[in-house]
Amino acid sequence: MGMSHYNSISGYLNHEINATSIIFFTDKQKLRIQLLTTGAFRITAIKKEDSFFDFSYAVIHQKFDVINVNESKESFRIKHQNTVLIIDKNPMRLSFFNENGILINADEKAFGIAWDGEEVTNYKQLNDGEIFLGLGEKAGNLNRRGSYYTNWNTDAFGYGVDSDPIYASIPFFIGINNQLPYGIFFNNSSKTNFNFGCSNNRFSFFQAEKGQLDYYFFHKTSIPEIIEDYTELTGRTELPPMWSLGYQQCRYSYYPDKEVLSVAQNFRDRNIPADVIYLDIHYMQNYKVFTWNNERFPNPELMLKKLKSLGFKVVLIVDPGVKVEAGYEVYDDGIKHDVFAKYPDGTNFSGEVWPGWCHFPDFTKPKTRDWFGKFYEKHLDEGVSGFWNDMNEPALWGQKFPNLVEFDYEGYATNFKLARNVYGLNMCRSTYEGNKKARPKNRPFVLTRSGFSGIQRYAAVWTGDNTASEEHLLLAARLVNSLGISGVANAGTDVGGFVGECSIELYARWIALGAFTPFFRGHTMINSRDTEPWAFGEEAEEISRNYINLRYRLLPYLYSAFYEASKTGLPINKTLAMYHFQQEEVFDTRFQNQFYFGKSILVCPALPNKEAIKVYLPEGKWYDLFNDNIFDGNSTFYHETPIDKIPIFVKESGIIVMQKLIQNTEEKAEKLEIHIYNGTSNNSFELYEDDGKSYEYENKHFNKRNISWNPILKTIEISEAEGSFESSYKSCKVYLHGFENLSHIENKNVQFKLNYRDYNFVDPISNFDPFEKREDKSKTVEKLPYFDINWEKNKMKFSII
Ligand code: MIG
Repeated sequence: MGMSHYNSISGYLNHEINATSIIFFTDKQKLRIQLLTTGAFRITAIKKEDSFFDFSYAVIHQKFDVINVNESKESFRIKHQNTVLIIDKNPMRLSFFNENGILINADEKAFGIAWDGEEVTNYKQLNDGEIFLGLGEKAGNLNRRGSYYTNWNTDAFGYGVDSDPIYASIPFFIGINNQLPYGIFFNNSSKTNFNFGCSNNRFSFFQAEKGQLDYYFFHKTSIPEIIEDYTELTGRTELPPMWSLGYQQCRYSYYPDKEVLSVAQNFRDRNIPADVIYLDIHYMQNYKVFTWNNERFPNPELMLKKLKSLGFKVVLIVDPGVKVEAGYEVYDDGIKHDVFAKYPDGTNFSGEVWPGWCHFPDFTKPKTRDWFGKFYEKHLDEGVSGFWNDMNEPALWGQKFPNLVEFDYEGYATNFKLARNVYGLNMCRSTYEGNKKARPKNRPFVLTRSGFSGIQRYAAVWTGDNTASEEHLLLAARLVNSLGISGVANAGTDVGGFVGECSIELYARWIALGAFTPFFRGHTMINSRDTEPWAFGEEAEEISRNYINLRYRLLPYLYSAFYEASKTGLPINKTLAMYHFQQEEVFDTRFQNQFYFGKSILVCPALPNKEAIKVYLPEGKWYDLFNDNIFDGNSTFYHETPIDKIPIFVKESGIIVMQKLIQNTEEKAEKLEIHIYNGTSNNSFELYEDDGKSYEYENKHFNKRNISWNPILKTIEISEAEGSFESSYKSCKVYLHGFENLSHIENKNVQFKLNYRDYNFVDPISNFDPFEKREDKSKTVEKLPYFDINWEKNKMKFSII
């Protein structure tokens, strides 16, 4: 047979060992192995004539361990923590095993790592029952087995539930083979393809159009540990400003100023909590970034001041394209500082987008990031609170940004082929850093459409121009879950759908789901019907109010989950696969949208116009959040889904912390609620508070306590508050769920009185009874026992008698 273009890595010739790496040479290639202190492996393969390239926008921390290799006649063996890498010599093929010699992941024996011109591919043996998860913002099913994906950040207006690619690229996935989870982060910013056994039954692969084959291999016994290691490498979502966890209202576009104020006023008049209102592209003068349209917004400062007094923050959209127009300050200044991406002949590239012909800042150049970042200060001075980076794929009319346009890439000079997928990441970095420089004490808030691995360090991600359809409602849950398992803890979708007309029932379902996503914002397209919570009639308004209320009541629980995310990288919304990948029900298309919200709440998205849906509950006992009915897990069953309720369960022994209802996050809640659910296992919850806006927590200016529940001893312990921040709560009610025949509560032999409250989580204050229309026969708990305590700093311990 003649030689094909295809060149697989060949036989071992010799090697070179340095303290923290080993490089193997073949006649045509170099293969380098490095070991990370977290237990991960880094594998880099290049052609012999090339040099290793160690700069990456995604990676921020990596420390390498000393490497020890055992050589035998046929192979090399490298043991690192709980993983053993065997490298066959002829040809050079890699296989990863656990300590017991069980195969986790192996190169396809014939093809391994191979080049075809510039394109490089790692073919991996496809194993029976192997499962694939993650890869960030990808449509499709939870289990990605049998699917194929491309990373090439794309403006995907009205994307379908299987469309690919869409806006962001996160080349990190989790595989499960022989019940052993592993992670692969393919660190290459060019167009990359992932085949998870699509159109073949022999291999999976990851492939790059250009650049090195450079990947990290993670193996731990659980998926959360793998996410921890991946986010140790690429960074974690830092604590967001508290206001950004409230309800946020957007539309394309609210204007003029009077309209904006009236939307804000409407929330207050109707007692629907909200924190943020967004200004989409019409606030600008001819869509020119960092300008205001003076007719629509003659006095932005005054408007912002009025909004502030109503308890509203404002987020402005900021696109990357800078209008080519002499006399426009941003353009003139950009030309002066030479910040735009250029053709190889040195002229600035122009592409057409909202403002008309535009130049595009080269955000891969540090100087450009500083330059663009500085413009935000003026908006901050005016009273704007956050920024929304849209169109940063980058999008333009026709969508075909020419590949030959050159980018600085941190001084490594390349073209669009390597820069596209990191353009949005670097725009957000510019925004984040610009905000931080202007207000060093303030946590920036940045929302982005596009991104790459590491985007979690700078921005929350929303999933772009989805559609008001039933299948998109379910996809919304999967996208947020997939982003979460891929390191992006803060994500959300356009509640109600961006494209198309949302129905009343669909809206009711989506707002219920949205209340349980980390980023919670209603948004819709230009010329579509209004989608504010009151736009769908009285019943939907009440349902919206209920779920938004619940969201605000859950803020201490949610904020504590964000604290955990900032420390560990674990997402807020966790696909059940993170914990129960052994259960095949988890991947069943009927149940694949279910997720944990925080540690103890399980949410089942539900389609509209359905009296009941089938749900799956993992092992253990589960409480219906709304009425405390108890269900046995490890089961699937139909659960009622009236228009005002989606199935939400609390895990036995769960601890849920809530606060008194507030209308926006500037209001002090003062009253805390701790809900303890009876169960059989010990559990604890770390309650975290701080000022919600600064970095003072770095100086221990926080308030952290551990709430633990021991069901055997029947004790609840609240540890002494750690940190210098004074809790915003004065008093606390401890609610006891699933307890029978209670006598009293004791604390150092002092007895606490038990009180009883009507049971209704969703709707603690309103007069509207969602059950008026249909009788809820399943309602079992009418009264819920609780006791009152003062929220003191010192340690507290209670026995339930
Ligand atoms: O070409 O700014 O995804 O949320 O409302 C459309 C207008 C540009 C796309 C965003 C959408 C936003 C819209 N933008």
